[in-house]
Amino acid sequence: MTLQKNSKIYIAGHRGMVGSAILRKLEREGYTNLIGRTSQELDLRDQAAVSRFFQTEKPEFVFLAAAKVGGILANNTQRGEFIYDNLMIASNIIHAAWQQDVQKLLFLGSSCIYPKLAPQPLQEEFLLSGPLEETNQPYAIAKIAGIELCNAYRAQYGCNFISAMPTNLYGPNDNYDLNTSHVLPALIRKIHEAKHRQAPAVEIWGTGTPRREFLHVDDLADACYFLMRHYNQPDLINIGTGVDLTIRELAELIQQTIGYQGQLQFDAFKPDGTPRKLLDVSRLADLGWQASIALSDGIASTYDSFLQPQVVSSGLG
Ligand code: GFB
Repeated sequence: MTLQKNSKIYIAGHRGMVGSAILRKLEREGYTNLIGRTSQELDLRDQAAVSRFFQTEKPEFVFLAAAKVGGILANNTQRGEFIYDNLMIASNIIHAAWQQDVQKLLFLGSSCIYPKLAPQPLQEEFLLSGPLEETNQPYAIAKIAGIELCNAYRAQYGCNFISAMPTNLYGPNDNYDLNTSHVLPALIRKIHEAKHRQAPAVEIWGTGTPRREFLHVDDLADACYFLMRHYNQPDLINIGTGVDLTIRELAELIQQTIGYQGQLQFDAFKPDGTPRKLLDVSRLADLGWQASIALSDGIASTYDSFLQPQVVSSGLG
């Protein structure tokens, strides 16, 4: 069965940055039977509750965008929560989706599943070919387990469950808490506040030399919609732009966007994390999809949404 405008579609994590972007995309495309639950309404770590939800609602398609996520510091310090929450969320939803005959499920992972020192750009085949980056190993192992769940349920039960690995994401509804956020929202907030305080310098963690690739979450949502309609293979698939830059260059770009004249001060005592994680996006490009939002435009619109945060729609059934 293919996706129809009235198909019942469950977006797990519809209030998060990724899930809310997928929800916006599906609403724009005219889908009318979208369902979601807030974490207060449904604790995805609770197997019985997830099972009841699937039994009652019987979704036909699932976008699995719910996860405990965070930047390098949160991953490194809340290691127990990152592995437990993500293992439970993936296991409970994938298992219930099989039990209730979900037609198709898209599981979202992350580029940190690849080995720390894998050759660049990262091809899908490099999965499990070497040791992981230490700061986010618990998260990465939970995400690798999610990929394997999809593949195992496909192999044993014939489920059409697919896995996609986005690169570092940014956009509206991001987390701006400096202890738990990723670098791009953190730098928007720090540089914005430094400008308003007229501070002479702003602190950037690490050496500024690690390279990262950034994908706007609206591009990600577009790619997920594309894959839900056109991709039915067991092999995971990367979603990115195919272009990266150093953290110093990112900070300079944000500085220009915000118009801050002060210094960038690098704190080398803070962790750098993996030196580089640039995705090879040729598999997705060969299928006919590529990113369209340039980083400079994406940062400018994200800064606008930081200045005027939108209320996330929660009017789902
Ligand atoms: O985005 P980020 O936290 O995560 O950090 P990762 C990227 C780089 O930016 C690191 C540096 O080298 C940080 O040291 N950085 C500089 C900062 N200033 C800051 C700052 O103020 N805040 C933050 N957060 N970083 C995460 C993984 O890795 O990426 C997750 O831990 C996940 O598992 C996610 O994969 C996409 O790119 O290093």
